[in-house]
Amino acid sequence: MMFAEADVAFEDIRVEMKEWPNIKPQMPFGQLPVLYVENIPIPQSGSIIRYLGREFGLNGRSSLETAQVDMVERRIVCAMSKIPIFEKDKAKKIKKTKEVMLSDVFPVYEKLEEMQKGNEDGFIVGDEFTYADLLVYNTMFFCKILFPDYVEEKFPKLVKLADKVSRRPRIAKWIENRPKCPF
Ligand SMILES: N[C@@H](CCC(=O)N[C@@H](CS)C(=O)NCC(=O)O)C(=O)O
Repeated sequence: MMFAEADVAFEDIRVEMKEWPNIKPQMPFGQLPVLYVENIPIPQSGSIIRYLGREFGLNGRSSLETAQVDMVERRIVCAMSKIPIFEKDKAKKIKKTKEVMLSDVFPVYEKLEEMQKGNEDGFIVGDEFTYADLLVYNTMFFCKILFPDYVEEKFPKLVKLADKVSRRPRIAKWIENRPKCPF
């Protein structure tokens, strides 16, 4: 989505589970995601996001705003990381995911909703779009699947922000055309 927003061409390579054992040893830390920039691999999602944020100017207007963008990203990722994305039993996966949303994700949303007070027309940090807004949009997208009414009622400012993100022309085009992903 950062590439889409920046209108920079990229190759989106998805790995099937059955291909993974062969590819794993070739990855710098044996994990995904990995971003390749001129054949140099950059693993770790946080490093990738921060690198692209700097390259594409999606990390705030100042060093202080960049710290706030990171702070929002770190907190959301920390809460979402408890979601069992690889659980094979679908019923268990939904049950555990709902529990994590209630116990870990929504308390973070409450804080972010609070932070949006007085900045309803802006973004999550300042008045410029950053990757922290993308994190809000992305996680909100998943939370709304399982708790549509709850999310709309409890977090109206974040819902408004997520809608605004999804209406940005390049983001909207990416959402429309992106590969369908089972997660
Ligand atoms: N801290 C790493 C975690 C990466 C990670 O957990 N990757 C998982 C997929 S989401 C993975 O590659 N799992 C397969 C494996 O470890 O064999 C990041 O943020 O990029």
